[in-house]
Amino acid sequence: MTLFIRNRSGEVVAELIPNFATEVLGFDPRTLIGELNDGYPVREDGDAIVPGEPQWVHGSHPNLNYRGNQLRRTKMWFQTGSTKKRVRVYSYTGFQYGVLAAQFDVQKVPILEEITTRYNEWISSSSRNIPLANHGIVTRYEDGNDNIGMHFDKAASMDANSVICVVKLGPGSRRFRIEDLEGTVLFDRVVRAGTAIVMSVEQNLKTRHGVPVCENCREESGSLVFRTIVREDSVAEASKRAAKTELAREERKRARLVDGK
Ligand SMILES: O=C(O)CCC(=O)C(=O)O
Repeated sequence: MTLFIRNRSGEVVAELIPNFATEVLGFDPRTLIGELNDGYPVREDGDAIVPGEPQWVHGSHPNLNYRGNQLRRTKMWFQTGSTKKRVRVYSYTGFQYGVLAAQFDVQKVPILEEITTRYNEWISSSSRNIPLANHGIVTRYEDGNDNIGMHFDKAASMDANSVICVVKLGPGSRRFRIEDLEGTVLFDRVVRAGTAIVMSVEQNLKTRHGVPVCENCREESGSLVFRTIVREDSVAEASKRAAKTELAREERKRARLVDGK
């Protein structure tokens, strides 16, 4: 049964739908990350991202670093449609153009394509009157040290009438926390793999959400997040911007060496 998460004024800020992966999307949420681990490479610090090919990018990769720090998670990005000429740009906090090269056409990963089709059938059949998802991110938390801090999703690149749907993946289960902007906790529970947390872009902006560190969590877990992205860049433009960032990074590195830091 859907659980409505409300703020202090009683307004709904998110919906939690149990068993969404199995009952609506038709996949086993405990095994998807394992299948993607087995099928696709992980790009770590020092590895080249192969443009447009399905791959994981580890938090140690410079293109996924946040202000020079390693992110404690590993990610995959996909979109509906070809990435040869144009890419959809979801610009989250800390986004770097260099990581866009890792985004692939969902057709290249049949299991993700099937899931995305079913998700969009669900969107079409619901009375919500919202646009279809055209972008997805798979996040993997290797153990309880991997996490995502409290944040809201940046709205600028998303369709203002769309929803963000976080489908939790296992085998492990982790806490999911939602707070209002003053820090009052509205929801903080361990959420089982397969559960969906759905919020409109507007509800997302009134709250923050995150997956806290869990000292005793040993199992892998993660999420598959669907969004509707309206911003698109040409691959040529995105590559130019990525090259500029790379050059600046190299210059900072050289300057540190000269300073002996
Ligand atoms: O992994 C999760 O449960 C949340 C992911 C998330 O918040 C995000 O990708 O913005």
